[in-house]
Amino acid sequence: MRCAGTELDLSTPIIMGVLNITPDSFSDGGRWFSHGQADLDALRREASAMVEAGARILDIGGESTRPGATAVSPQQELDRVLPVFETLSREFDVVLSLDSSTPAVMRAAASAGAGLLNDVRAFQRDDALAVAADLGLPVCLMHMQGEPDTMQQAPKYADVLAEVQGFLKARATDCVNAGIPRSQIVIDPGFGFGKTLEHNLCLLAQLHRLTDLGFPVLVGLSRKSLIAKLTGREVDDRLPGSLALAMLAAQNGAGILRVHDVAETADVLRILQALRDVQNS
Ligand code: 7PJ
Repeated sequence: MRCAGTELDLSTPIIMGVLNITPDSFSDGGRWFSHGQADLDALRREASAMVEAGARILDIGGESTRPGATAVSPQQELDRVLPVFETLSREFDVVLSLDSSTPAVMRAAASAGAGLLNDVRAFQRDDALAVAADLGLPVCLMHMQGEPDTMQQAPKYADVLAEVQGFLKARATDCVNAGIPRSQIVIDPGFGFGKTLEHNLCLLAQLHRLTDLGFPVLVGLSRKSLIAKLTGREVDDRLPGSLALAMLAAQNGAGILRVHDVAETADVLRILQALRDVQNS
């Protein structure tokens, strides 16, 4: 995958560290953004720690998509994320990913150094697909049922795996038709986005059915509420659950793990790699 100037090797699973530049994200909301602006010094330190710990990608977003989150305007999103792209792209040798559904923000972030476009709405907003194709950056297509404010009210599927797989396959085809090369497409089942615990577990258990589509699969499971449903833990106590899910996802074929705890997840991948090396020798 070619991310602006950087070639990403996806032959073994890699880590994407999460940096939410929002006052209200569920786990790091307000940590990097308060009093109306991004705390660039704190972000620099966190980015440095994540890169040091092995993150190949940092995912930067200015819109909280937690269930019930309030909408932000394109200008608000720009104000939140642009200074972060400008600062981090100057200082770090890592792919910067933009977590956004807004075409104007995609354009601005690309000019400020973004190397990957990650859209929880899979580029379904007006112009999003055309802008992504024009920018020439790889795209991550995520499945979501509904919109963040209502998606967790009553998620319903006849066959969750078939629907998610069908949606991602159709969106990938739309991307190719818009001029995005197949090698620049990543897919993501969107854990927690309009899904019950059972839906999430079904997708995780059968993740190979998504890797079978032939695109790298990104998963975001870190600290999510499915862990609370399984363990009863509050958000700050979900690291063990997150690591267990990271291991399962990587074993089941995930190529990119989107996580808050980079160093700990890197240990998980070291253990998995050691096992694979033995199996292949
Ligand atoms: C995801 C995401 C995810 C992708 C968020 C959180 C909630 N993008 N953005 N996949 N989740 N591609 O920080 O956990 O699962 S926001």
